[in-house]
Amino acid sequence: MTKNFKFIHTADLHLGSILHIGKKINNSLNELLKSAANNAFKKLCDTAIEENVDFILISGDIYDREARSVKGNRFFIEQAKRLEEKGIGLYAIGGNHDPIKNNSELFTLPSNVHIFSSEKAEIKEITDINGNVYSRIVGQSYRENWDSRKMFENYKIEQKESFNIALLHTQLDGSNNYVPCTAVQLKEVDNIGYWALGHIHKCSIINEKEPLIAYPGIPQGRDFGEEGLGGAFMAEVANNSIKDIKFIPLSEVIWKKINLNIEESEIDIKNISDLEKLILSKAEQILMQIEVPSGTESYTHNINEGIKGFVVQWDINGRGEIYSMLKDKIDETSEYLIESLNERLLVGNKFVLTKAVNINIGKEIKDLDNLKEQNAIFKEISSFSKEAHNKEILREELIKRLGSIWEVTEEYEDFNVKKLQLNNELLKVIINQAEQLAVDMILERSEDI
Ligand SMILES: [Mn+2]
Repeated sequence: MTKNFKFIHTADLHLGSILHIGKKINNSLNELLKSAANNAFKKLCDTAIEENVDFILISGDIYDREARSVKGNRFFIEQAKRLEEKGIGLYAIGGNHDPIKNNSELFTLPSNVHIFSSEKAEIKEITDINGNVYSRIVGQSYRENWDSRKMFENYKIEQKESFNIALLHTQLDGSNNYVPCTAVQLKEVDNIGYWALGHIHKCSIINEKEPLIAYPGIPQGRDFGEEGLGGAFMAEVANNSIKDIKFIPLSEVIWKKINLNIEESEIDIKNISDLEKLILSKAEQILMQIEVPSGTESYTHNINEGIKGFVVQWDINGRGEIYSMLKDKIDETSEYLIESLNERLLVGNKFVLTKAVNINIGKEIKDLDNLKEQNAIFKEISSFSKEAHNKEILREELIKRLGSIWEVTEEYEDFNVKKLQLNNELLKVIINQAEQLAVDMILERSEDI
């Protein structure tokens, strides 16, 4: 039997987590950072009610910690009860942050909530008012903080006549600890129209055609590893296939790292006031340019509406005459800028909170391009730097030499807190700085001679 219907797919709510900014700024802002993760889920429930969706799917990690807090659990249930009143179902699996063991629930769950078993794959049938099944949802929860079972192999739905959905919390790269599987394997499972995935905190549609495979990402990022606008998916099913999928923006706070190259600036950067001007003009732009994740379309025209502010890290680089003025005052300048920017930009209808200002500017070299062209040593340094950016083998070699304190991972869930995280972006920055430093040191030496 077919029925046209709507559902919301979310994952990785991590209820109970707070946004870390390091120090206390002011009470109202701290309150906001504390409640942003919960507010994102509340807003999702508001949208579900407004749109009168048929059900909501949560693909794991409702809670940030396995030992869920009474408060966090209570909050989830309060929201679920609002949905219950409207007849909206909630289907969830436990992920690596909230595996399902015996007696995980601190409170009795409302009747509209179903948490899939961690012992075996379960199928829930969704029926219309006449009792006809129009959709089947299959899912299985984690039983520990890691789970190497290939759950999808037991996702067996025989019926083709309903639109069927599978919930899975996986890294999707075949790796063993988080339900090993690949997109190719998921596509081969019969009679599934939509794979509702969770675990990767970045929003992405892995496969647009049927079966649609998608990660909604974390609705509210909690640090610079979770940059950009977060949200969930709203999907519409007609004639047993996905007719439309849209991104619902849910974040109140957006994390953003911004690169500012003083060489590319329209303002001539001669002193700290100019630097400040440059940052302020960029801050104005950020407020105007809010984007949904690439490859997605927004559910609302008013992306701006729910956003209360930004937490920003400014990375200032490039070469210029300001270097000689600041070279002994880098830390002091950075501290001043943080303070001064926060005095100006925390007020207004959307705040911009500066968490860090990294100043990596270099000495001005007037004929640097010529130097790179004509001098063999500089030419070599520049081409080596280019190669380091592009050649995989060379990059791997560089990473090895950085030492064991660094850990290479793009996957937030696996972060080892005792190590420094190295991603592609940071490696690029390190290579550029190394090039800048090498050039500066050689020039300084030659001046000494
Ligand atoms: Mn997660």
